[in-house]
Amino acid sequence: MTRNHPMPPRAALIAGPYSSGKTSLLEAILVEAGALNRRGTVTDGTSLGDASIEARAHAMSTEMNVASTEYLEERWTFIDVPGSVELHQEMLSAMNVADIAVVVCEPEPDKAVALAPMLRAMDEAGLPHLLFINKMDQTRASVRETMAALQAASTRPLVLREVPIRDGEAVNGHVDLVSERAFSWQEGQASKLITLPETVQDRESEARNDMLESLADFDDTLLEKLLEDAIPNTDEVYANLTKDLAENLIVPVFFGSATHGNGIRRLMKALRHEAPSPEETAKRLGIEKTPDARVRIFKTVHAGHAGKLSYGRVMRGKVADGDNLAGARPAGINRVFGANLDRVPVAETGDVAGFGKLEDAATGDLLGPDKVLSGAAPDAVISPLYSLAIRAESRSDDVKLPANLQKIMDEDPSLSTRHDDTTGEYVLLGQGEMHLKLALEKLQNRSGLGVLSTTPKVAYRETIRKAVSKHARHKKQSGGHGEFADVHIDVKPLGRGEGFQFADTIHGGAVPKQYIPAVEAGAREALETGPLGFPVVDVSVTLTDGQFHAVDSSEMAFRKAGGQAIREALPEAGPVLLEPINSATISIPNAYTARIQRIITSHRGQILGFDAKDGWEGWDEVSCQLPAAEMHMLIVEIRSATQGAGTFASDFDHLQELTGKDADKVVEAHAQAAD
Ligand SMILES: Nc1nc2c(ncn2[C@@H]2O[C@H](COP(=O)(O)OP(=O)(O)OP(=O)(O)O)[C@@H](O)[C@H]2O)c(=O)[nH]1
Ligand SMILES: [Mg+2]
Repeated sequence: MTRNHPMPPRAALIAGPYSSGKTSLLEAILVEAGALNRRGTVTDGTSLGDASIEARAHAMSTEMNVASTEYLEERWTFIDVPGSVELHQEMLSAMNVADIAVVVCEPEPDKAVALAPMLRAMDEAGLPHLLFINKMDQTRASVRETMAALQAASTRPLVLREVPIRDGEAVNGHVDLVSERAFSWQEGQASKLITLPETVQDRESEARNDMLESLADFDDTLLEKLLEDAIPNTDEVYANLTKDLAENLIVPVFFGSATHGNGIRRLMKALRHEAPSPEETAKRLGIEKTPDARVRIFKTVHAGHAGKLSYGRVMRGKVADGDNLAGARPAGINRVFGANLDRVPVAETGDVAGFGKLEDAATGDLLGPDKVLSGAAPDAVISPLYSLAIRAESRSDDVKLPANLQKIMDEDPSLSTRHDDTTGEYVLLGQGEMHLKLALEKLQNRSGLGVLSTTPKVAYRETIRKAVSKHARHKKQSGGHGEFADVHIDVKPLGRGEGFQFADTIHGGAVPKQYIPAVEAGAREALETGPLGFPVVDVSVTLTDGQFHAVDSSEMAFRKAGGQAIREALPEAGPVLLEPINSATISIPNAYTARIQRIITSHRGQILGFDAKDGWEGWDEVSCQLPAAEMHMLIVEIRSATQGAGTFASDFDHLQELTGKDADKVVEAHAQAAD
């Protein structure tokens, strides 16, 4: 289909599972576009993307790579995001601005399940996407097998757009199913047009039929033609492909090899002809047409002495040098090409630019000239699944942690910190071991702050099992004023979750009214640390009797007496440890349900049931209860059991008695840590 050119600048997201070849594909695309002279590689650290210290150190993408370029006189920005599930936030942020996504995957049916969560996210956002099956240079699997596995991961029908030409098992070319032209792949060069080999003719016409039938599902005219055995013309097929993609009805599938530069031109032509315009994207995202500029921020970086840099896409209008954004004049509008920034006078609708020093803008914000119009949608930030207690290597640096971590968190909304009042720890929360490790490395590389991390403490409590009555007298004769207070108290266990209750049954002023609250205060203080070392909960304390002295009694004396009575009563009241139990819902492809159930039981968990996950064909949700103490590594175990696809959500549910060896261990460890 021909469009009304010129097409405004477009933005394509390059997403996909870990190590599928996204950054290599970005490199190949930039070479194809003429923006790079030679193809660098991820393996020897010469690619445009992954230039950060952390990315090079781990030979993986640790944050998004952004590159704007021209291709056949049209402007494009490619946003390549990390594949690691722990770094999913980068993809979600970039999804907020992209016109289309290229989902890069491997030709291995076993790995297809890892695509399901990201394809879901795209479907839910209505983001048009296509698949690029990469690494075709080293596969033995048939495209048909791979397609079947991939289809299981997608709610939208996959439409294969080309079929492979093979020399033995190796793929060395493709046939385009729309134009029906055959190409032989050349190492590092454009593919060569060849005559359609006889060996693929049957496969070609079968695949072409499948493609047309998929399209006919959404177009009655095409359906009629197919029923009459008429051959639809090429323009009509392209028009259908473009429309169905824009409406996210179908997912076109291409293949090739990023590191060999194969299939790249075909992919780029599809993007050029079929990717929606920024106008269509703004509409899809509900960003209304206005005379003013609308810019969505999708990445924030604190770029050393250059200061804060906000990557934004102009969704409506334009921003010229000197214009305001969110009430401030950006310190420069920059075209982004990997780590290189180029000052430009203006960013037009569709352009991506790095805006300097927009102090009020955060990732996810939609900016107008005068103010931030809206922040990130609540579901645009993923909730934490893993945490570590952290402190600076040198205690005196502890105060520097929050401000320096804040900058890292600005760059990554899926990181958060919190101060745990019950354990007294400073906790860093995120998506997994690697995620937090990278965050701490970044902190070290940027600010020189070394951090020690430990498994966060569990907020254990204790309670009592027996009622006890206690008499305590506080008496002190020291010089002038003495201290005197005498109390009788009853301590009784309460039901789980009832907390602390205090009452008195004092008659005839045995303890004067004004001293009763002091007894309660003393009791509360004493309950902060019980005989096992933890806060005592679910007890009632009743002041039943007492004595006072007209001169020597005071609030302080009664507080002390109240505390003493409790401290003496608790060890006799059958103290017992309480551990927090969380309720959790674990989502997994149902092939792994049994394995997940075993993981739950191995962690003293209780399975409450499992069911098909609503709207997720082939997925289950297992609901269970698990001790908080067993959940630290849960996400790691779930992922390793499910090809990285599984996840969970959990919340505190209740406190439960813990006895026997497990309890002894907790008490011992706690006592040791307190020494
Ligand atoms: N044989 C072959 N290897 C490839 C191809 N594309 C990428 N690779 C290799 O796959 C590995 C990962 O490539 P990357 O481009 O870093 O993959 P990625 O998807 O960006 O990885 P993350 O961003 O870390 O998820 C590297 O060793 C590449 O050399 C390909 O087409 N064929
Ligand atoms: Mg990468």
